[in-house]
Amino acid sequence: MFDKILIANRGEIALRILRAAKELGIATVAVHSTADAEAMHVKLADESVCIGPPAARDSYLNIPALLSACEITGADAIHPGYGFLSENARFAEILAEHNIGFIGPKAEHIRIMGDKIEAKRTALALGIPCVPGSEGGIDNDEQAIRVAREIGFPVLVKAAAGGGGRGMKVARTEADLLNALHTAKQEAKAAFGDDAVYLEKYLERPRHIEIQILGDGKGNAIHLGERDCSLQRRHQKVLEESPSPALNAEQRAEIGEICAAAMRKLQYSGAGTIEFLYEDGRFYFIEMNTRIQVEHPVTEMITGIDLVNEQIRIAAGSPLSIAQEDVRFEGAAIECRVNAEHPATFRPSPGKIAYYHPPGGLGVRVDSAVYQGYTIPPNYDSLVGKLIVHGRNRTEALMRLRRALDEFIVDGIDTTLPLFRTLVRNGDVQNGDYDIHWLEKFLATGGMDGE
Ligand code: MV4
Repeated sequence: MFDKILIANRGEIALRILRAAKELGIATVAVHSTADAEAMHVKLADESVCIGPPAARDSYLNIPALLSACEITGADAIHPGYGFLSENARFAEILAEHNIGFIGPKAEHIRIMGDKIEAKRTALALGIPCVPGSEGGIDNDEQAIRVAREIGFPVLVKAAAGGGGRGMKVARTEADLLNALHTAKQEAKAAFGDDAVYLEKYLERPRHIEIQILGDGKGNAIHLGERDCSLQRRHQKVLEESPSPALNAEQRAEIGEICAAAMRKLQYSGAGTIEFLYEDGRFYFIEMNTRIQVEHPVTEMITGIDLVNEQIRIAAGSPLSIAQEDVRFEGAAIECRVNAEHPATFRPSPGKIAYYHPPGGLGVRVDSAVYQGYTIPPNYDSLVGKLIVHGRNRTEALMRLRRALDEFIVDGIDTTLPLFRTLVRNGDVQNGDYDIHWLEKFLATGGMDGE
């Protein structure tokens, strides 16, 4: 096992990793930018190192500074959290070259899944159902027209280097296709320095359902069910839940086993998430994330499995703590991402938290790194914290969520708490009757007017 883990991240996920390390008896090193000197992860870690100025590229993304911090403190592994260097295959390789453990998957698998064309090719070869589309990239106009006619309109042009919704263009008819192709390529070149694109059938009203998996790197892998992340705004998840209101136990077991079997074949190591669009009872692979995700607590609440603990032990060479037949899905969990933003305009609202009172009680979890008197800096994402509730069923979870949201006080800044208080009282949300476009439509049709 590792003796000392350096946490190459900040905010709530840095705390989440600290907690897992502490329970395993592993010492912790926090790193921070000058903007984060007063951050909670710095206060709670055994040691801390300032690694640079506020801009992430000079601090949390600064690989030489992180290597120096390991050298100075004697840390023998790095947990990258999410974002920043978490899906940088080169970073994983550099750590290996320096005999520092990377708490994440093999560099090879990070690299494959980072290229959305390679990811899809790999998924298909592993028996994972994919959205109908081009086999590989689109090299010329004629090929685009041929593939589009084959799969039928509407089609979607996606960037190989994209993901998370960046660099997508819909073509509803053949007349739109070449324009969509050329703009998608131009935008991909400008945004990622790579103009490779591929084509897919455009699904009009899917849900976003993702499967959590764990692999030991030696051919053992399990799935931990799904998370429904359909409630999004501008490709930012807002509320996530498990189980999905759209699935039954049989569907869960079927898609879960497909994913676990694929990860066994791949000899995948660590935690991963396989993302699907789900429409008319069918799953279509879109991407795989090779990191711990923001919404992982939803899975922890219904399975009782500590995903970060598993990540650390797997990276140290230990087997999975649990077999598939021992995984139990109990009750329902819902997560709200509370952001420092105006609840209707989403204008960022960094600043000092004048008063802070998080909710508590049975089935309530708050993952946050803020405290009363803390000033949220303007340099990073606007997550104040995640409120996660668990109940014996979805109705109980929603009831508990309404109560917890009413208890939650964050004064001095705008937060999205009022948005959630409105959402949990909405009939469609209560019925689980939503797709990936529901929230944007709700907001565009005045759902939050008056806030
Ligand atoms: C799609 C799609 C419809 N059809 N692919 C957006 C993020 C990226 N991960 C994939 N995305 C989409 N891919 C096909 N073939 C619709 C989306 C999409 C979306 C997906 C998940 C959650 C929210 C979304 C919002 C808009 C579009």
